Parts: sequence; structure tokens; C-alpha cells
Amino acid sequence: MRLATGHARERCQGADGAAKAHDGDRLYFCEITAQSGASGIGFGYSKRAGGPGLFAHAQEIAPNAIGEDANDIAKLWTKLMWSGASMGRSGLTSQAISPFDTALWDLKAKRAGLPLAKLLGAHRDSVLCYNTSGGFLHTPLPQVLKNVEISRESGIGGIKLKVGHPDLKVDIERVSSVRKLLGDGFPLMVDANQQWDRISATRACRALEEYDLTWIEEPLDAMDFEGHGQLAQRFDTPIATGEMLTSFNEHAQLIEAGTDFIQPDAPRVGGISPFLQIMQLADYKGRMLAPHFAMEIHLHLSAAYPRESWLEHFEWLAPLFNEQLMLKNGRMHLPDRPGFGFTLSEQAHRWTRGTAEFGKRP
Ligand code: SMN
Ligand code: MG
Repeated sequence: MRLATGHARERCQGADGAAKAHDGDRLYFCEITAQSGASGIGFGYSKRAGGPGLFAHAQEIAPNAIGEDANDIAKLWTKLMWSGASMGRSGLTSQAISPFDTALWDLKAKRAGLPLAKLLGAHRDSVLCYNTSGGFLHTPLPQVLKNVEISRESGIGGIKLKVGHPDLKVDIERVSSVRKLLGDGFPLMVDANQQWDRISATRACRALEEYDLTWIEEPLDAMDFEGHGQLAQRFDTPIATGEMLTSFNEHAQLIEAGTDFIQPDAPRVGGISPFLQIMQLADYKGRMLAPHFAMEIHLHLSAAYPRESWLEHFEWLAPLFNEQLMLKNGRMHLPDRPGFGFTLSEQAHRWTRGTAEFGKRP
């Protein structure tokens, strides 16, 4: 077993066009090789603080997986969780398990010669896909409108726009301009990233009702499950949230509280295993699914969810893999390659800043 960590985007253009080092997303890869020589890769990530701690915790729990049967994924998830349980069962500790768990699921699907979605039992071969990186809050409206045009030409199926300006009128002007450009009927979502309190969220949701949005995302603090459920009850526009939650238990509270869309993130909740539990409970309670980020993993999980789901398109991780996904007619299509269908690129190896090996290579 090999753990590696590095930055997903080392260089980026600053607003003034000058290249600047990017503190970027920090990625954690786990490559598990079975006695047979078959191997699986999984990953997790951190944004802002937490990266070094996550990698340190992953290195501490890793020896618990050595010598175990790689097919016993549930047993291994529990063993890794208990080995770090004194630090809690959510947050950094569950996120440190994700690279192991996703690598084991990748390995299991590869051994079966199936794309992961097919191993799980897919409902569809493609998933509705929207993108989000064109409409950040700091992007001037003319540029947002250009980005919308570029996204539509790429075959995207929906557009998400950031909202949450101090002045709601600015939000409304941007949303109405994008709705006008897209025309009626084209899926448009907005994302407030937890910026409103319950009073301003109520006013904003009311003001946004006329734009026929697919959802309003994180109108409230991520942990305000009750508040999100109340907004979902009160307004026609669906409410979506969940990207910040880091365990099955947190998502179970959110699902019970009543939001319309849940947005779990497999690397954040502890990998595929807890994500599958979340899917079962969400479907039982009639919730819709729109996973956050990590489209390389979430394409498979969304294809296996009983209800039509939405996949979030992010190009940020593309340089890490040799293979690219196919976007056509508003939908992302499942690769026919086994497992997740990805191999790490030379760029991923160049961006690696730390590794750790456990056990003996076969
Ligand atoms: C988001 C979060 C962090 C970076 C980019 C975008 C956003 C999302 O909340 O829903 O992807
Ligand atoms: Mg979001």
C-alpha cells in the first residue's frame, strides 16, 4: 500500500493575470496492491487547513489494513475507523479513511472487470451534468455571461451561479441576466455557500422564486439542518445542501430534517461505503442527489442512485488523470473501463510532495 500527497493545482493565474503559487486543494492518493498484483486507487482532499493532519492520521491508521482481505471493505472501514476513533468519527478522521475505502472499491470493481457503477448496479449509463466554475462571486457579470456561453457550447446540462453578495439586489441582477441568456427551461442553480442567516435566506429564496431554479444551495449554515428543511417546506424552489458534512450520521440528520437535494461528498464522508448508506436512506426519504465535487467518483455513484441525479463538473482534477470523461448532450457518460476508470498521470506524480509505503509489494 502506498500513500501520496500533493497539490492538485500548483500554479494558477491571479486576477491580474500574473501566475501565482496556489495553496490549492491538497490531494491524498492511496494505491492498494493485492497479493495477485491487482491494484486500486482512491483519493481524498483537503481545502485550506487540515491537509498535513489528514496525511499524518492516514499514515497512523494505514498499518491496520495490511494483511487483510481487500474484499472485506466493510470490515476494513470499521477497523480503520476504530483505530482512530479517539479523535472522533467525523471531520478529519473520516476523511482520512476515504482514500483507503475508495481504493478498495476501485480494486473490487477492477477484479470484477466492471465500471464501479455496474458493480453497484447502475440505473443509467449517463448522468445529468452541470458546472460551477464559471460563476464565482468575484467574477464580473460580463465574464460570467461569456463563461455561460462557453459552458453551453461544451455540452453542459446546467449552470450554477454563486450568490450571497452583501446586497441581494446584486444577486438578483446576476441571476436574472443569466436566466435571460439561458432562456426558460435551461437548468440554472445558485449556491450561497452558507452566507445567509434564516431571515435573509427567507427573503432571498422568495426573491429567487420567479427564476425557476433547479435548486438554491447552502442558503444557511451547513449544520442548520432544521433551517434548510423549513426553507424546503416553505418555497417551491428546491433546497440543496450537504457538501460540508463529514459522516453518515450528519447526513442522516439532514435527510430526516427535510432538504430536497442532498449533496454528499464521498472523500468528505469517509469514502464510498458511507456514501452508499447515505444513498439508501436518502432514497427511502425521497431525497434527490447532487454530489459535491470529485466527479470522477460521483459519476459512478450518481448512475447507481434510483432517482435521476445531477453531477457537478469540475475540471480542477483533470490534470491528475490520463483519462477524461465524456460530456455530451448535457450528460456525463460512464466510462467502460473497470473501476473508476482512471490512472494517475505524470503530472500527478510531479505534483507529489510526500509518500509513505506500508506492507510488502507482491
Ligand atoms: C464550491 C466549494 C468550493 C470551491 C468551489 C465550489 C461549491 C460547490 O460550494 O458547490 O462546488
Ligand atoms: Mg456548494
